[in-house]
Amino acid sequence: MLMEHRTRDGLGAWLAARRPGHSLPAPLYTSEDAWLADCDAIFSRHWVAVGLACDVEEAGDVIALDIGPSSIVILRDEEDRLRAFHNVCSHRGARLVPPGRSVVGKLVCPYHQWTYDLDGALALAPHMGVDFPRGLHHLKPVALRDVGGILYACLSDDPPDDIDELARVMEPRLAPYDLRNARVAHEQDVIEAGNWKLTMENNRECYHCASKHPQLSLSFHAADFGYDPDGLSDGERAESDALAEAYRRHGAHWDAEGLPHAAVEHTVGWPTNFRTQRLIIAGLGESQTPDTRAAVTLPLGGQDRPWSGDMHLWGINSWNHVMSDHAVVFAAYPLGPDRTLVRTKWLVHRDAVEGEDYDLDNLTAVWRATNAEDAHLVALAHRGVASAGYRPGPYSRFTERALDEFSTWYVDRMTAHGYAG
Ligand code: 3BY
Ligand code: FES
Ligand code: FE
Repeated sequence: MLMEHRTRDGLGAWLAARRPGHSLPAPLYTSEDAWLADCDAIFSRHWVAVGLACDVEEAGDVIALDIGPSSIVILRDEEDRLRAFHNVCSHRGARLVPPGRSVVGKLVCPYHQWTYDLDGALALAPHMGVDFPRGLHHLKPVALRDVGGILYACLSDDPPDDIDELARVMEPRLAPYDLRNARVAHEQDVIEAGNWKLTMENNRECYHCASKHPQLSLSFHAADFGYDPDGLSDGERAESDALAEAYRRHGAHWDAEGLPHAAVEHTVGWPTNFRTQRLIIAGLGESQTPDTRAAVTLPLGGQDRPWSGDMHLWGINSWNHVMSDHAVVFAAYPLGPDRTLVRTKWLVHRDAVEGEDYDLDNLTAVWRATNAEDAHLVALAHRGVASAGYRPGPYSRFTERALDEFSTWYVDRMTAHGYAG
């Protein structure tokens, strides 16, 4: 491993070395320094997806989530308010809550039993004296936003305010699906053997879909992501024109039904990187299932619009497919330079009953297969970038524009946070 990228200055040199239109210099994917810098600059100073409002349905429902070296607690308090705190005891800093789900009356530190109410107030601090100012030792809050039922948190005390733009765009798009009142029918954790940026890059292109995702390809048009038709072969152009025409037809229908569908992109230049578009579902057009039909008989939000497509949303560490019958939400968390947790949740109407209204295998089949395929690809990519022979390679301007934008956004954000030296 080269020494120069083991320092902050080294990181600056690698950020400066990134060539537009190309993947990143290797150490930005592989070094411990870059991983720590990403956890600080990206995962602690931007809004990242952390879960769902319906993950914490009732007062006392708690989720603890590690984000790099940090950890947060998300809960619903006695007043039905969603709250998030740093998962750090105000006494001597012990982790309060173990990762995962729990149900509590109060938060009790396992170390010396300091006890916090669900609003973060320190209720009990044994042996600290009767005059101990408990009011000064509140849990440290974490900024939390519920955007149409999807939760975003920012660990910084000064979160970027363009989350308002995400909320403005997404609230009306997500409202009909009533995700706040949905239910997690299934949850899956996959640990990918690669850097989180390779996970996100892999997700932002469908260049690999036709050959690597036979199941997803039945319901997913590979050309959906900012495909640039200039320079295509005749066959590719015919395909691209046909899809554009299908989008015009569907768009007119969705307009008539009052369903927003246009692509909205805030990438380079925006701290809160996101893209949304209502996508056409291929095949019979209803859902990302093996037969492309709805998997759940009780639709999300109770609305019966199986033709409403896939409300797709990307964020910094997340991607979501919201369909009439179910939603699949994904979030990636950096566990180490070469390890990334991908957490997938399948959401259904809260009253939908497994075995009656849906079959769990059918509901989850496409993305279980796709996640496994993607995990394999991310591991291959990481092994490649960690090898001596790696040189940053050119992104396709037809199918990988979003990756170029992601890498540009990344370098830009690291620079904004002082890592460019
Ligand atoms: O789910 C997504 O958004 C991306 C796009 C195509 C393949 N995929 C994993
Ligand atoms: Fe939590 Fe001491 S560290 S009570
Ligand atoms: Fe994929």
